[in-house]
Amino acid sequence: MGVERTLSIIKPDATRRNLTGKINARLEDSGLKIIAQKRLHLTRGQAEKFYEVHKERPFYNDLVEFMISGPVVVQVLEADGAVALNRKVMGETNPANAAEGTIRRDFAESIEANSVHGSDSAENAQNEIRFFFSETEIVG
Ligand code: IDP
Ligand code: MG
Repeated sequence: MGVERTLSIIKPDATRRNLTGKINARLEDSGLKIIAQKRLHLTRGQAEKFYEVHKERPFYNDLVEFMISGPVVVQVLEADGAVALNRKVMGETNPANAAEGTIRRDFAESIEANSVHGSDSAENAQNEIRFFFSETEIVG
């Protein structure tokens, strides 16, 4: 598999409940290394562009509203197989289906307010990392 990087976002429902540290501990305990991190309040334009692949989905407008409803923490995570490992630690999109011990099972409020984002492929990870970070901000 090899060392890989993925983009993570701690979403507004989690920052609102002061869960950044608890979520970071889950990531670090699983072997993911946080090699870049910043707290941002996304603009509508940024949120629309980031979730452009979901533009035709019925939840798109609500999702954009949610993602700009408070601060987020965007992160680059590194590990062997980081994309799949992070998805495993996150759990299923819908917390009702997420396995025990996953971030979404333990922290998510709903299928929308599900506490974390994680890239779903190595290729998307590269694009999503580039969307938020310059190379000099990533310290592996
Ligand atoms: P993922 O975050 O697990 O990769 P995606 O299908 O890529 O899930 O959806 C992106 C985000 O859109 C989800 O994390 C969640 O916040 C929201 N979302 C997905 N499906 C629904 C839905 O059916 N209703 C409301 N929001 C949804
Ligand atoms: Mg996704």
